[in-house]
Amino acid sequence: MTLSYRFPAGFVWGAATSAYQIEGSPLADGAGPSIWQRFAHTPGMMANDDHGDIACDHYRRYKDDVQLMRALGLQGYRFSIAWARVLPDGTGRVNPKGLDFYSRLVDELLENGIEPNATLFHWDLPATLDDRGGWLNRDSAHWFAEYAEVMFKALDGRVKRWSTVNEPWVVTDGGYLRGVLAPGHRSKYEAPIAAHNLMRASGAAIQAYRATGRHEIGVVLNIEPKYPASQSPQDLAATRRAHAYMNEQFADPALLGSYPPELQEIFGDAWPDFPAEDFQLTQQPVDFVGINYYTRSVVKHDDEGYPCHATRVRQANVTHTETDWEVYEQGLVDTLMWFKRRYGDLPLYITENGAAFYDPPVAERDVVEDPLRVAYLRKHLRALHQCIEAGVNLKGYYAWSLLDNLEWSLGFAKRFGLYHVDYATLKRTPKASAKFYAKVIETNGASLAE
Ligand code: GBH
Repeated sequence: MTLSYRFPAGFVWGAATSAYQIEGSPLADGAGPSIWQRFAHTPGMMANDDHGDIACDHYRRYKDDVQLMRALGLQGYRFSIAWARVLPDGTGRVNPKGLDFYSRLVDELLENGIEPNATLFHWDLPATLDDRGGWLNRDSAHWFAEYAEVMFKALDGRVKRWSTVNEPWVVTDGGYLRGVLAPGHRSKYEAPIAAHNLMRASGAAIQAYRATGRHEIGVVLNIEPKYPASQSPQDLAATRRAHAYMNEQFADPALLGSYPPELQEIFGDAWPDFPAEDFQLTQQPVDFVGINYYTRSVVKHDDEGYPCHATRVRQANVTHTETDWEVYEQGLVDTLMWFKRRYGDLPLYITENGAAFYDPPVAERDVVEDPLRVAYLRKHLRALHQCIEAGVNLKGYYAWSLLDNLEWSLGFAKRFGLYHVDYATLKRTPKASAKFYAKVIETNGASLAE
């Protein structure tokens, strides 16, 4: 047994962000509006009336932000591309200035020795496409493939790792079932259709990549392991439903070409009869899977629980983050072991992992003390090392997030960054977690023993 936390050679240490959450200037240089631009300006949808008009002003400060990455020693940076900057109407006309922003960002990363990892869709669908039904329209798979191809042609020579869609579960649960995220629909009938079309779109982009691309492409899923609150048959069944709904609903069509039977039980007459040939598209072979891991949930049967007849049981006497998510690093081990068992030995990346905690005001200090975030990262990185020793084919890790940013409808109050952002001045200040992570990177994990 080794007592060293050193990671394998070639392991990629990175950090992640997404376009609408950090860029600001959403309509600059000919960009079209996205559904998040619309949603954020719909009264009542955003905490504190926050919106992404300025956010971290990364669109204009990207060169400075690349220097922050360099100070961390990042080897990889995962960002997303705002579809409506590149194709203002979602399809058709390409906006060269929008494309140029990402081209300049990629050049800047490469010049600083940082590997770009581009995500094509992190929730900011062009508003024009939403007017045509958005993810409810089966044509969305073709729209997405068209956009993906534009990006591959422009950047595949320089971007060697692509992701199709980020966390389709969040898009469909928040955006189509509960109405708390863009586009703000609440329909049990719509959610499974949007989910299915997102997975068709992901597959269509992968298919397009095989024709034009020369490197790697995968899909990014949020996986949250579910544990039963008791061994009662009701709680066990509720746990299986919650797991099928959040985890297998997306991983299964992508990797097995089918849906788990629990979905029919959950959605009842709202569960569509999907054409069998669709699964050829959803199951295009991936080069890797990106897993976003934040927390677990403990689940009990609850007749009122929507849509799974299940609810989360909040655990007493354990640390929760500012978003009230339980800190549970064993869930990361259980997730990766489950993934390997169910889907085989695919190359995996942790494409997001991190936590919102209260950070004390910065004032003139040069470091923001965030001991809870440091503890969170240390525990999860040690857990990852354990997974690698147990044979998980893990290729890299991207901390969420480089910067404090717009936490969607929760606004700017929930801070996930390694760098603190003062939204009045846009000044970035490193947190203790940034120093901690820089040392992990520098020692390739060995400092995790401390
Ligand atoms: C990700 O989503 C997003 O990709 C990213 O944009 C976002 O900023 C980041 O994470 C932080 O939120 O209430 O205990 O049942 C996170 C996905 C899904 C993780 C819901 C937590 C609920 C936990 N989240 N899940 S619980």
